[in-house]
Amino acid sequence: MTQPFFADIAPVQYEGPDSANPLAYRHYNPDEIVMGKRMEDHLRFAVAYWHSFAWEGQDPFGGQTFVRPWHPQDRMETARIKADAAFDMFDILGQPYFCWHDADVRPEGDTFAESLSNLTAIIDYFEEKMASRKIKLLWGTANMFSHRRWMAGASTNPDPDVFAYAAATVKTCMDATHRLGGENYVLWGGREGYETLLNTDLGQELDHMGRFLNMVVEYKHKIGFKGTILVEPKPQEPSKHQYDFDAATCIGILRKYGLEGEVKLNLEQGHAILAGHSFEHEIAVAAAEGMLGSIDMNRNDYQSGWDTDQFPNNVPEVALAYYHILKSGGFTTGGTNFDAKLRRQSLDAADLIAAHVGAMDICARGLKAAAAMIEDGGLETALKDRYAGWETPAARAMLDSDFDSIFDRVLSGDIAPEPRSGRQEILENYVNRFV
Ligand code: XUL
Ligand code: CO
Repeated sequence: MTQPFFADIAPVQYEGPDSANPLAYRHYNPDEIVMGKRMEDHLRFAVAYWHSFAWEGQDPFGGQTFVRPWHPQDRMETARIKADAAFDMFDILGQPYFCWHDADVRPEGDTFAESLSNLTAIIDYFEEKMASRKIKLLWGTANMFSHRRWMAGASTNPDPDVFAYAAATVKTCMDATHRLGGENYVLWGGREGYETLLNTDLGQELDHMGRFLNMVVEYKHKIGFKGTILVEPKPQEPSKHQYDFDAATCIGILRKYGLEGEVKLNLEQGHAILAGHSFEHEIAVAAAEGMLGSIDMNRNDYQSGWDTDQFPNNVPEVALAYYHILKSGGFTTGGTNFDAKLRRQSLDAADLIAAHVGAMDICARGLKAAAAMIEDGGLETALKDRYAGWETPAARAMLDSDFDSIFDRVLSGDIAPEPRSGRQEILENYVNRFV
């Protein structure tokens, strides 16, 4: 350990399902083979720097509750202590990846140039630390929603100088991600939306966002970044309405601006719920379009309706998410990022470790349940059976015909539509055998 913060905590080991040790993995066994692949390589866990190290416990009604050795966070000296503690935690958890925003890792400077030089110094520091470890960068991103300059958006800001600041910021974050060998670059548009339509030219803002995303892709190719560009949908919060509302909306926007072959989606459980969907809905929509990139795993409090970013703790929900991920072939450059934070009363270093250990175990159980369902094949068989009618030559030919010929066939009485059970309860019972 380089810092005293985690000093009393030993590296977390897999001890099996019967272990009573709260800081042991009971299900996450990185080397265990699931559907022919190591569990670690399926799940590709990442720790989110912002929730675990930058967030200080504030909520809308109260300020900081956490007291950490890296506070206050407005200086380079504490940014280095924060990095030390972060890498200590990575050593303890042994997860393969982490993710950051620029604003999580470096203090804001008085000028753009000073912020950049702070970022560069921390990326140097990360590079040194990564050289002697197996930890890798799943993705980097720019925080273009916290500072007051972003209050009316970044690429969709009515002020072209803010658009320029956003472009320069993303360039520096893509450079840093590329330098660290990041496997993806994420854009979540927290304030790319509006507070009121009374002051918003929605069409113009969308065109600016489309051009901005094209610049991101152009720059990716210019610097030879081989990772995937990911857009992260969310319907609202902090903005009243966000343009990247949900997977389907993002896909429409990406197609409109000619980016469907270049950009994929980073889907978050809590954002799916905010949009009125299930997580597996969002995953299935993206997978159907070949745009499933990565996931932010967390959960919301289903009573409050806010994006509470809690650690996942529901195996059946997680299992259905991984079922759709495995069905679509699993992650390539993507992974499972814990975009999740402690509750503000969970003050201790042990709370932070336990939160991740529990979340990794829940995901491991979900993955194993999903793999068992795939290997058993029950859902796939039921699906094939339900759509079997479309396997006949007549049904297939109909899709290449037109309304008039279909009408003639229907009028001649040559069809026999018969309602059939959707078997929902039987299928739900089936899933419950595995979770
Ligand atoms: C906010 C959110 C972000 C993105 C990255 O709701 O999910 O942390 O994941 O900017
Ligand atoms: Co997220």
